[in-house]
Amino acid sequence: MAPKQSASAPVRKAAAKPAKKDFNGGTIAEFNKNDELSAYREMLLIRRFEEKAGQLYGMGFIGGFCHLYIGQEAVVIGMQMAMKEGDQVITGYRDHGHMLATGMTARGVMAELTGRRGGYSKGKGGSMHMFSKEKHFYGGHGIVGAQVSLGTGLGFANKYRGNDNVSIAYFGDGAANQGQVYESFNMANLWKLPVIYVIENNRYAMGTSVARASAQTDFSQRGASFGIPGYQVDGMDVRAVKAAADEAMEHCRSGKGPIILEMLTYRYRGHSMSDPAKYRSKDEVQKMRSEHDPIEQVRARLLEKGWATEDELKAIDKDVRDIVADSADFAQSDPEPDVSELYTDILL
Ligand SMILES: Cc1ncc(C[n+]2csc(CCOP(=O)(O)OP(=O)(O)O)c2C)c(N)n1
Ligand SMILES: [Mg+2]
Repeated sequence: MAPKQSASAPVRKAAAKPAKKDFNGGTIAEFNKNDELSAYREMLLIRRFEEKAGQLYGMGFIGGFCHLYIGQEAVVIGMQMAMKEGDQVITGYRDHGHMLATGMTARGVMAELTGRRGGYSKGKGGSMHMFSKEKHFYGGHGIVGAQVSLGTGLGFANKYRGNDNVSIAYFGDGAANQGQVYESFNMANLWKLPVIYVIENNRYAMGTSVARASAQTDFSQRGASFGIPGYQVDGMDVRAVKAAADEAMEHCRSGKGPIILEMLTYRYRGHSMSDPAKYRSKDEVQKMRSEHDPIEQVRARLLEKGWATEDELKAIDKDVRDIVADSADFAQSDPEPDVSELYTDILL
C-alpha cells in the first residue's frame, strides 16, 4: 500500500517508490546547459508574472477571482519541455502559468486579468477564462473538474482525426474527487484516447487538506479500476517532471491510451487572493520554499556546474522582469472594451 502523504513530509522523489521504478526508473531527465537555462528562465517568468499579478490585484487593477501558481512552476515547464507542436493543454482556474508555458504572451494574459481590450478574451473573461487556438490552449475553466471531460474530448478529437497529438488535462487534488473525472477515465481507456491526466497535488483544495477530503490519497492510483496506469512524480523537480512527461507522451503516442501523472507539488500563496490560509502553518510553507523550491534547485545546479555566473542569472532575471513590467504597463494603459462588446462572442 502506498504510504500516506503527510502535510509536513517533504515531497517524495519518484525514486523513493520502488514499485514504480519500471516507469521511468525513478530517474530524472538529463538536462544539458541549455535545458537548465531555459527551464530557469521559463519558471522565473511565471514566478515574476504571478508576483506582479498579486501586486496589481492589491492595487485594485484586477477584480474578481485570481489564483496564483507560485510554487508549482516546475509542473507546467517540465510538461511543456516534452510537448510537440499540436499537443493541447487544458486546465482549471489556476491557469496563468499554463498559458505562459505554452508561449502565450505576458501582455495578453496580464491585460485579460485587468479586463482590457488587448487581453486574450478581449477583457471579457478575466483570470479564469482565457484561450488561444494558436497555442493550442483550451482554457481556463472556473468549474472544478470541467476541464477533465473537455480534455478527454480533445483526446477523442485527436484519435478521430488520426493525428498524433496528445491532450494534456491538468487538474487539482480537489478536482480529482469530482464524478465527471471518472466518467472521463472510463471513456478514455475504453477508447484508448491519447490524454495525459496531470493531477497537480498541491496538498489542498481551497482550505481542505488532501487527508481530510480524500479516501484514497495516492492520486496516481485513481485510474486503477479503469486500467489506466498512473505514477507519482516529484513535481518540484523540473527534471523529474520532464522524464515522466517523456514517458507519458510515448505511452499516448504509441496508442496505449490515457495515463495519469500525479505531480507532488505545493502552492506558496493562498488558494485565491482572499485566503487567510489558516489551515496550514507558516513553517510548513517556509520549509517547502527553502528545501524544495523548483527555481532555486535549477539555480543551484547552474551555479554549481559553472553553467552560469551570478551575473548571468541576474541578467536573466532582469530580462524577465522587463517582460513582466511591460505587460503590467500595457495592462494598465490599454483601454477597457467598448460597451458594444457586451453583445459579441455570446451564444443566443
Ligand atoms: C463544481 C465546482 N465546485 C466547487 C467550486 C469551488 N471551488 C473552486 S476551487 C475549489 C478547490 C479545488 O481544489 P484543487 O482541485 O485541489 O485545485 P487547486 O485550487 O489546489 O489548484 C473549489 C471547491 C467550483 N469552482 N466548481
Ligand atoms: Mg489542490
